Amino acid sequence: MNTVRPMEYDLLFDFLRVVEAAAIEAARTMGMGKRKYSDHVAVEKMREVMDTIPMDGTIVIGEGERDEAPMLYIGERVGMGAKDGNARSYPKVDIAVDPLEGTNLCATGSANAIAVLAAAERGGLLHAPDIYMNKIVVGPSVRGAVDIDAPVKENLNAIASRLRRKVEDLTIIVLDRPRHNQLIQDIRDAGARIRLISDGDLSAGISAAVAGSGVHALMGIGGGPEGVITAAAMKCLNGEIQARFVLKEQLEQAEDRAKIADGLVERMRKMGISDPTRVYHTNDLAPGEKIIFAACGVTDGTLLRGVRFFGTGKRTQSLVMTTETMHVRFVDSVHVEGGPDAFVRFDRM
Ligand code: VTB
Repeated sequence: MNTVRPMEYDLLFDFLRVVEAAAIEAARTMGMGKRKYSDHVAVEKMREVMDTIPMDGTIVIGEGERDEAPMLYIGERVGMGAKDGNARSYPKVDIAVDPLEGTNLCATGSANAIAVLAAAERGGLLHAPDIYMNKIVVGPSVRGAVDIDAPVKENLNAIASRLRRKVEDLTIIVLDRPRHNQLIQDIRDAGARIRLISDGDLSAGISAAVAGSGVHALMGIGGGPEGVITAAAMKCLNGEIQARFVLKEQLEQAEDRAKIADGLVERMRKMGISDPTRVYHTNDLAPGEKIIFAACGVTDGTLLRGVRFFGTGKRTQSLVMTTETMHVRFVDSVHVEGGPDAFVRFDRM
């Protein structure tokens, strides 16, 4: 028996601390209506706690390029290795972060905002540019049954058959955007139910891979970086994501992301993506063998409760998992602060 403690085990708890801290910080700003500010505090906190981790970390998916993001930019070195100049004595880790997925959700106090990251050994996560990505995400029982290029109806039939139910009994999550008008129509025509969401296709994709969440698939176009982090989660949950970058949508519809359109193909090539039209499967997006995924609820959501503040502390709920041990942990943490008189209340999850 191998008694060596896997690297992931050592870092798991540290990454839990990172997402918890970012989520708490963001949750304080819930409902302020300041999307950018909510994101900013989550980023700052995530960065701060990251540097207390004994690792030689590199951000591979983050807040943008170095010149546009002061912190957690792509290529930034994080962890104790970056601080004490002794990088060689720490494990090398690539990290994809989304300190606040669903900035609007947090700003308006809506469901499903999370603080999330994925980590892997060097090279274990695709360096995806921040452009649109078409995705289909399903859970373990449906793995291998869908094809991103197949007609929507065919995929829905395949999902229904694997889940031993009628298409009418399926719920599909779709981002509520005009670009999805046709997709929504196709799902309706096939007879499945739809949950339209305003934001947050990463947490939605994870729900689709967890039985009992009431969601059976995620379909449609969201962010590429979110797709990579979703893939990391799928590896830990035995789910599946298929995806393809969407250059056309990018050029036609994007506002925030439009500025990236210039020289896009060239930029993708530099990131190692030579064929922008190819289909990426779970393992292409997250090829790592040692993957850690950690997410903490900011606002109440389908899978995770949001941060609760009370007189003597805070309570968070997180999901942490690794590929090496296949433990999927829902962690309910009470952050006690009130001194000797503080008490912890039993809370059935
Ligand atoms: C997508 C989706 C994210 O923002 O990036 C979306 O993947 C932005 O899409 O989960 P639009 O450009 O259409 O607004 C999220 O919903 C939240 O970050």
